[in-house]
Amino acid sequence: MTTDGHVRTLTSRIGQTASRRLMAVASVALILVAMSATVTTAAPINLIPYPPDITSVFIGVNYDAGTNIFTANGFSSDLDLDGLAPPDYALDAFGSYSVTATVDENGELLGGSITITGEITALGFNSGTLLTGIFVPGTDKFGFIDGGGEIFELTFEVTGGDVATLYESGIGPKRGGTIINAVNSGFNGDLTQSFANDGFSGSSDTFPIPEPASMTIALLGMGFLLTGHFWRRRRRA
Ligand SMILES: [Ca+2]
Repeated sequence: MTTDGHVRTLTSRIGQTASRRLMAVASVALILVAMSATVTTAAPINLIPYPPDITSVFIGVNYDAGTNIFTANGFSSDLDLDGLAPPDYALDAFGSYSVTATVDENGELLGGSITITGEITALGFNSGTLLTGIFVPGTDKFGFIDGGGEIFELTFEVTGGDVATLYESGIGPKRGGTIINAVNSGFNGDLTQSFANDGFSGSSDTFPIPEPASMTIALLGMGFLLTGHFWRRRRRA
């Protein structure tokens, strides 16, 4: 029975006597404690892809539990600028998408880098490098679905590339995220075991992560706007 089912059953049984109510409340509390105890340190980080984002395809995903090296290698294909399908620019030719990351048994991201190559001459992106970044230990995260699955998320510090010029500047370094759908890697949530997909079925999306500081400033700005609106309304009244 699902936990929901338990709670529903317990809830429906609550009634009649006060002692039975107390028992039910205690049981629900126990279930909640048990649920929180099963939550591991590793978890999805639920990154939200913001434009401008780079799509990559034909990605091979591999994790070597002996060396703790996670790799994802494929081909960059498109750039979207407005967050609306379809992507606004196809790369002049396929570029490359490459992630090499050190991820330990606990899912801690301990280093590595991401490199996306390619050119879009229509945008003047002709350096050959679209985006580069590094995984900063203690800051960047490796996210995956508890119990395993095909979605892997990594955050990184942006270090260069033509597309980085489109990323919003803030107080700190520009930051990015990449979400990889490995497809059939057989990953079961256990990073003491190696896993790999078929070498070409994965895809990814790579995008900026808005800086918390700039979001705070945006919220403050909204606050001022609302305050101004409030005072204007009062004056008119
Ligand atoms: Ca678009």
